[in-house]
Formats: sequence, structure tokens, C-alpha cells
Amino acid sequence: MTTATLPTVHGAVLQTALSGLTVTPKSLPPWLFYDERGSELFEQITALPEYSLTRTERALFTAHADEIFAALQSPVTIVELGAGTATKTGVLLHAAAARQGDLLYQPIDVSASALEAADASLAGIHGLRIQPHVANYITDPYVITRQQDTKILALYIGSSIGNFAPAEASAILRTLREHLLPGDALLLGVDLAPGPQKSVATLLAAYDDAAGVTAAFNKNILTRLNRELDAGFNLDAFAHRARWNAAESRMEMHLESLTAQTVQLADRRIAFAAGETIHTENSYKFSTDSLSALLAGAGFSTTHTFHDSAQTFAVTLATAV
Ligand code: AVJ
Repeated sequence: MTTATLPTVHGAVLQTALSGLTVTPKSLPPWLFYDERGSELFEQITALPEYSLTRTERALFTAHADEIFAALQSPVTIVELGAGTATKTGVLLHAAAARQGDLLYQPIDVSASALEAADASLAGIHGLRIQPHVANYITDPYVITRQQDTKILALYIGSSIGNFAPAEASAILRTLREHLLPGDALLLGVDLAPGPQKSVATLLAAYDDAAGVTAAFNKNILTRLNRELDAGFNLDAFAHRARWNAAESRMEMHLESLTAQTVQLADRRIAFAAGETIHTENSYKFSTDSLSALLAGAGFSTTHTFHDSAQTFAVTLATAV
């Protein structure tokens, strides 16, 4: 693994922050959440009572792993977009390695340290060979190793795709599809929209938990800009806000300026009106129909959809056509 990309990160953060904060409405992209502290806070979010996505997806993997690999009818090599520390992936890797004796796993992530943690935590799986790839799967070209007589199963799980607007989500899947051949597969995990058994209130609580971990996660973006760019954000002058946007079927996170204030950022002074927000995240919520349409538009056809009984989360297996 290489850390050669690190020196450019500072420049990217500055450029991203300036371009997001010098326009109206203000926004910062969610990738800025995931510095070391932010990644730690996200891990804490996944264990919160209000945030069921991670637990539900893991339970779906546990319940259906054998069915998933049986449906593929062939040995596979597993590729994962945005693998991170791959904590949930272990369930799937275990099942696949047990079926086929040996398994090549190709996690792709922008964070070399996360991939090192993945490597360490998966070391116990018998027959597993890990080939990590440090890359940003959105902006960088990436490579998938194809083994003889083996299908590729791509994983894009954790509702990661939910952070992207429909056009971008579709582009991510189309780029992935270009790496695949007909008969290869995609396993996509997405959070579902509110419905008869999933209230908007439940969703709001998942993004504004009682312990304040999500608030800390959101505000950490300002801490990061203070540290890395020597910006002058006063954390007490901003509040965490979570909103359900029904028209767009998405949760939104914002940081609301509690007063009129100006904040120094590099050579710019950024003015905030009282009540003005920085939009930091969209988290799109899907229906089975919107999901199938997204997949079909990118060259995949849905073969199996697994969800929990309350229909809060879905894991979809799709074939490249
Ligand atoms: C990692 C993008 C799936 O959108 O639910 C958790 C990130 N944001 N709490 C999500 C997140 C607020 C998470 N994803």
C-alpha cells in the first residue's frame, strides 16, 4: 500500500472547503467527515440504538450469505467499493471462503489505514487472500483482477450509495459495470424510505441520536477544517440539524449558524447569516422500485432482494447484463 497520495489531500480539502463555502447555499461534501476522528465517530454511530442500518445489514448477510453464493453458481472473487475497515464484510467472506476453499478479496478504499485495519481484522479467515487497492473509486481509475473460471462479485454495501444524488449514483454503478462481464454480480445494500413500518421519526432519530454522537460526527467536519486549514470555526456557534426531505427521499444533515458571524478560511472571510446552514450530507432512502430502476439504468438486472421484516433496509443481488 502507498501513502503517496497524502500530500495532495491538504490541497483538496482547502479547494473543496473554499468552493463549498463561498457560494449560496453553502455545502461541504461528506467525504470530509472521514478523517481519523470522524471514522471513529462513524464506527460509534453504527452501534447506536437509533442507528439500525449496520445491524440490520449484518443480520441480512448472516441470514442469506449461503443463498447469495448459491445463486451465483460459480467461484467468485470479491471486490468491494469503499471497503473501509470491512467489519461487516467478514460475514460474506467467511461464507464464500468456506464454500470455495480459497477466495481473493479486493477491497478498494481511499484510506490506506482503513485497509490496513481490514487486513488485520480479516486475517483469521481460512483461505482468504487480500489484495487491497488504495483509490477513490469516484475520481480515480481502479483495477479489478479477473481470475480464470471465476465470476466477480462486487460489493457496494452500507448504504454508501445513498450519499450520492441519483445521477452520480448511476455514474458510479455504470463505471463499475464497465469493469464487469455479463454474469458477474453486484450486491448492493441500501437503506429504505419510510413506509408502513418505518416512520420518519425513526429516521430522524437515526441521524440525531440522544447521545449526540451524530452531532459530534457532523461538527467534526469543522474541527477538521480548523486543524488542517487553520480555519476559525467556533464549534459552539453551530448546531447539528437533521432533516427529512420527502420530495427528494433523503435525510439531510446541516450545520446551522446560530448567530450572524464571519469565519476566517485561508485568505477569505466567510459570512454567515443567523440560521444559515452548511449542508454536509444527503442520505438517499430507496424503494424497491427506485432501486431496480437505478440498477437497470446501469446495466444490472435485479435477481434477489433481501430485507428485514419491517422493511427498513434492503440487500439486493443483481447480475450484470
Ligand atoms: C455511511 C453514508 C451510509 O448516510 O447513514 C451516518 C453516514 N451519516 N450518520 C449514512 C452517516 C450520519 C452513513 N453512510
